[in-house]
Amino acid sequence: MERTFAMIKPDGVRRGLTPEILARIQKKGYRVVGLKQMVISRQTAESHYGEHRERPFFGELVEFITGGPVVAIALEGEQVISGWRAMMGATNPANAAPGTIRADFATTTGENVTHGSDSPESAERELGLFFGNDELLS
Ligand code: RTP
Ligand code: MG
Repeated sequence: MERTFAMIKPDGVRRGLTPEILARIQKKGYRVVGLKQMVISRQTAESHYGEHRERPFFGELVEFITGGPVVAIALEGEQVISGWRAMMGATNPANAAPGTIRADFATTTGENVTHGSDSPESAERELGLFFGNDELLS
């Protein structure tokens, strides 16, 4: 059984997509073991997206992700790391397969509605960044 860090980004929350996305997660059969709405601090955002620090879009990405409430979600399930990324679809919604969240709800790479950890190492790091142990179901 794996765990991953999922997030509904500020665009998704602002557009009222939270219930729809949580419904997809529950219908898929993943277990929500942590859930909170929050505004991400600049420090947390820069740490979360640290791997992109040198990329030209980094400043914009941090502005965007700190620009409104997000929903932070800890998910548990069989192969949930790759499975949740498959549900999200490709980073650029134009390349996302039909039926994925990004294909169905987004038009631009910069505002693509959801996040998902990309490896077991990222999942552990990101879950630790966003949730205390007392905020996660055992
Ligand atoms: P995420 O980390 O948000 O789940 O997305 P991802 O793995 O599919 O994509 P990643 O390469 O990690 O990029 C992180 C986020 O940065 C923004 N981005 N903008 N303008 C651009 O070329 C560009 N490239 C990436 C996107 O919001 C992407 O989700
Ligand atoms: Mg990523």
